Amino acid sequence: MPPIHTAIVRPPAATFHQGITTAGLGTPDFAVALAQHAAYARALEAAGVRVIRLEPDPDHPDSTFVEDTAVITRAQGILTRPGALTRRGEVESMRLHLDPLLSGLSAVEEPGTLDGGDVLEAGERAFIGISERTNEGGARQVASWLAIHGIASILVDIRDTPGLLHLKSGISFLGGRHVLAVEPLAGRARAEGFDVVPVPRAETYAANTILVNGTVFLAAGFPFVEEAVRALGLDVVSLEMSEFQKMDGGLSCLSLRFESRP
Ligand code: CIR
Repeated sequence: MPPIHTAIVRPPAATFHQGITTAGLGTPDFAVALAQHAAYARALEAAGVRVIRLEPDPDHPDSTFVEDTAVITRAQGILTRPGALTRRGEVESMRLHLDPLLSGLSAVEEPGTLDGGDVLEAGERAFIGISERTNEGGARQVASWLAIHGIASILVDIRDTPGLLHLKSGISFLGGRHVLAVEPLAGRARAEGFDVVPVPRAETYAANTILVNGTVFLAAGFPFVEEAVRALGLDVVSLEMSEFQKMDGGLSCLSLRFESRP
């Protein structure tokens, strides 16, 4: 997997607790969320990534989940059209930041909707989830865009899979032929030739990881998944994510990552 050179993050705003959530885990503690976010950004830097920190955006409580606003591959990007109306306004601001950094920037067009959390690149392939947020039109637009860059897409309907907001809530890429996946997605990944590290139901939240320059970033507190990832010989950084979990967000959502130097 090519190295990750740069990542964009946006710390949560004071309105963070007003975002969309189904978790039922209570109200996030803002100070703790800020500290967890800062630790996440520092961990990216420790893994050799240049981190661009955007200003918090109080008008958009979910704007810390920057991954949902764009898909970036090989110095090109496509802005999304988020499925949740309250999140559409996050995209314009991201356009202003991405335009100077990328050699090409497309956009998902109406009536397509897509959240970046539904797009998982795994080597030369991508899995695209059709979810509560991403419709088939949006998924097909991004599949066509990825095809231009030599990446073949596999569309996966997750609407009947309980507990998954986005595809990447249930599956992540560990490099080579390895993915980490909850059971309902494991069969699909195996059918595509991937070796699956299974995630037990009780540790579903830990299925969302990111691979950063050889190190797997994992949510802290999920010992089965951590041990299984370490058993592959991969380095692990475990990060406290409790306040983002309360708002249905995972590790991948907190950054937009660029493989090459923008
Ligand atoms: C939302 O419901 O849109 C946010 N509260 C959480 C978004 C998480 N994003 C992601 O998994 N890619």
